[in-house]
Amino acid sequence: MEAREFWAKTPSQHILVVDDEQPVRDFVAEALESMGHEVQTAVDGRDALEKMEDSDFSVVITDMVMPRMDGMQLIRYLSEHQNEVDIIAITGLAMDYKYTDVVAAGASDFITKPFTMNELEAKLNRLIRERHLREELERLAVRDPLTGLFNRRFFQRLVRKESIRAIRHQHQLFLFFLDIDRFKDYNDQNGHQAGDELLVKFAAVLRQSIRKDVDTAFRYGGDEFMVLLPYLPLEQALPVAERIRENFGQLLLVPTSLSVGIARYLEKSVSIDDDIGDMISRADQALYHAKHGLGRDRVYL
Ligand code: GH3
Repeated sequence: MEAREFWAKTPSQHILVVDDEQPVRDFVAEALESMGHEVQTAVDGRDALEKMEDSDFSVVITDMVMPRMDGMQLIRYLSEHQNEVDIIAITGLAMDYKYTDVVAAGASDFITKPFTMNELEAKLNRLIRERHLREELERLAVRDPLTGLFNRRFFQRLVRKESIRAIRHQHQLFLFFLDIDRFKDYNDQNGHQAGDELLVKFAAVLRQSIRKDVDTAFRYGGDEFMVLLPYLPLEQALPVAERIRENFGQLLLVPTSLSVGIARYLEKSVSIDDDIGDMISRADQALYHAKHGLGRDRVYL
């Protein structure tokens, strides 16, 4: 969404209103619905957790004093187990709960009864805007601006996560290290702009050539790309890389080609980071061999 569009209209949220007093609950829920939000209600903390098992909420607005599980317990539980949700605490007993207490427990904001819906709306809208900005910053921090692929920073994060998963579930994790052949010459002959366009087109080909939601492609730097492929049987690693290399030639129709080095994650030492470094360096050596040993336009495992 464009920033201007966002500021003009706050996007609709899925909100859970938690209060043991039915008139308050209904009043808040109806007011939020009239602002265009989708609202569900719960009668106390425990009821709220049950509702949250069935659906995803972006905001929880909760009373503090309630039977079974009170607001403070709910806030603590959610901030430990579900840090994605924003919480606004509502209380009639301002003396008992200070802003600092509920925020320290994990709430994003605090409002004291009696309050007007305008006040609640203002606080809610501020939270939604902050969330939007946070998400936008997170997105920018992990993407390569030219190709839209994930960047090297995100690669470092994900390769660690995938390695841990591969050890835990005892499955194969492969790393492809891809580098466009003689890309410098392509730039020299066609211009830097054409070089950029080739990188963008290649990123699209790469995305199409891997498993959606399983494999992840990254621009590692310049004309270097990485792909992480978990749950890939050994016998499929070469064919998948070959398909990417062939797609490069067949779909991009340019007088360049692609070389790929492949490595598999191996538990060699006690340190995951050392084993990751080892996998990257083996993929790099395999790529070097594909280029200088086999003469480019090759895959080497
Ligand atoms: P080799 O087959 O040996 O890898 O040859 P190469 O020409 O690809 O060698 P090298 O990896 O040294 O060259 C990479 C080139 O990529 C050099 C640099 O100008 C170009 N490059 C790096 N980033 C970008 C970019 O964002 N856009 C464009 N157009 N070119 C880039």
